[in-house]
Amino acid sequence: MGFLVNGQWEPVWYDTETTQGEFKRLEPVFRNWITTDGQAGPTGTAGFKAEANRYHLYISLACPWAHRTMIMRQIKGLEAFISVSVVNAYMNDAEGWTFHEGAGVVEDNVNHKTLLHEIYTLAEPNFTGVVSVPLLWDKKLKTAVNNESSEIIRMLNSAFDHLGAKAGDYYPASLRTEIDEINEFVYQTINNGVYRAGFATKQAPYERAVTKLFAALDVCEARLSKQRFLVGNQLTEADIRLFTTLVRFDAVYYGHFKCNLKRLVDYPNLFNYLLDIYQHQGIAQTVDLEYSKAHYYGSHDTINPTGIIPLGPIQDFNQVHNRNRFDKNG
Ligand SMILES: N[C@@H](CCC(=O)N[C@@H](CS)C(=O)NCC(=O)O)C(=O)O
Repeated sequence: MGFLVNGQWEPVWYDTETTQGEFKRLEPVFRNWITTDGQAGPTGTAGFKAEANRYHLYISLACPWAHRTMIMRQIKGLEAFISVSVVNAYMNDAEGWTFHEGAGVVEDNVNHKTLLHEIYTLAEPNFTGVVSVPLLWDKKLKTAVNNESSEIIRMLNSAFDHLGAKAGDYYPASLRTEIDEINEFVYQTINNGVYRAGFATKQAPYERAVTKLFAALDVCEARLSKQRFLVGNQLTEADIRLFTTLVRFDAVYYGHFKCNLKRLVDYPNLFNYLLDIYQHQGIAQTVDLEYSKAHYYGSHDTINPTGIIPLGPIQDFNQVHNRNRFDKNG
């Protein structure tokens, strides 16, 4: 990992830890919104109008936050509107995310850089902060739009509808309060919970994170025994956000991040829910668990110094599931 300080790359494990050994996530900084008419969104400045072929996403196939944006791009049919670059699976201390040749890499055909931090400094020469994916880039103004996935998926959900995006509202007005509540719960305990467990450097914060994580999985398991999706009776962004952690759970978080009270496959409803979403049109092709394992097991020297990538687990996400049974009664 690394950190930009006044535009200079510091090849260090940046300060995500307090003295208590607890993982702290740093705030993203680019917070502009693509909107239908180019007006400013809830945060940031105006000037980012939805237009065909104007925007670009920098992602990693391993990253659950970037994965949200790839799913939304896919299910909204935005491939022609938003191009994509994929970083190398390995994030090394000396360079951070790179576009060096490797499995899954799609080089930077927009800014022609080899390191992601060079793109951050194109947008902001004195940029200070964490250099993360996803990063949404404006090819026209040659600057960063946004690097907060929860906001990027909201833009993709609706800003391109008038230009021919696929139908589907994954953040419908009538369900927003409930979606927001579930998102907050899932973020604190599950999405970020696995990181809090995995990046803890002391026993107590690790145990706290794992205990909360599995209590939250139990809550979701109970909820999903009664309904097909987390909120209402349709796929929403809440499901997409939970899915990107669940799909990595047994392959990565169970072992590498020591989230091993149970495997996901041990939860009948959660596992079936995972299969249901995985088999939703277009989603399977956004999942790359070999790349994901290579990233996590290969990049975190402090957690896995040998860098050995486990062969297993053997999983089949194409197997038959029974979630359609909820369609009759919501
Ligand atoms: N809040 C961000 C978090 C993104 C994030 O943490 N991405 C990780 C990859 S999973 C990253 O790029 N980290 C860079 C680093 O740790 O140096 C979002 O949701 O978009």
